[in-house]
Amino acid sequence: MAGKLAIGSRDVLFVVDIQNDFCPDGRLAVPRGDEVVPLVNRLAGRFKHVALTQDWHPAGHQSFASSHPGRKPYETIEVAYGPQILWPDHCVQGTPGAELRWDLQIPHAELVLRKGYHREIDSYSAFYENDRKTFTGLGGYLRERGLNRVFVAGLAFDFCVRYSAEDAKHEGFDVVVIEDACRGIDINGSVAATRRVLAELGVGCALVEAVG
Ligand code: VGL
Ligand code: ZN
Repeated sequence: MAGKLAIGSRDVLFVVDIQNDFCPDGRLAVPRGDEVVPLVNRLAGRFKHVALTQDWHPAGHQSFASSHPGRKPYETIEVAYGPQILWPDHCVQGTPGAELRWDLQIPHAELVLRKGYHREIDSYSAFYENDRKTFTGLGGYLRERGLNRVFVAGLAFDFCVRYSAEDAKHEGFDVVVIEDACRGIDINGSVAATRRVLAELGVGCALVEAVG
């Protein structure tokens, strides 16, 4: 790779959903999810602006298989806004599984954005919930702060990282996904689909060592 991507004062790093439930032994463990933590800690030190996201569901959330008698995790159902994958219960507000990973060390992070708190709407993206109509407020936050380029790392590559990167692009920001600082769940080819969609949208891809 030629040269480094220089980080400036209008860049922001999004650290997506690095929470206990998405790490090994968690309730929706992303394979090797914990491996990204040291990389993300190192990467974050090169950014002036860092925002963390936290998946934050009420008990009985519609995306939980346990809320639908007879359904199992990873099945898909139709809800008001279209298809919804059912998940094991995870990131329930106030539980240890919803806490940020203990070894995540980014004291200078400026924002912790919680999402997925509406019982009837899942939210993979940090910008819009899965109904594509309910906003989280993040687009306005970035614009008011004059931040115009978004770097994305974290969990899971093929869900919350993917949709956050896509929507950042739709909102008019430049976007770079730090691929080695992400891990995926990979359901029915979702990792390959993510790579395809991000490339089509013109979302950049970089490795930790090429940034900063
Ligand atoms: C996520 C599935 C359900 C994620 C969150 O953070 O990628 N995936 N909730
Ligand atoms: Zn969730």
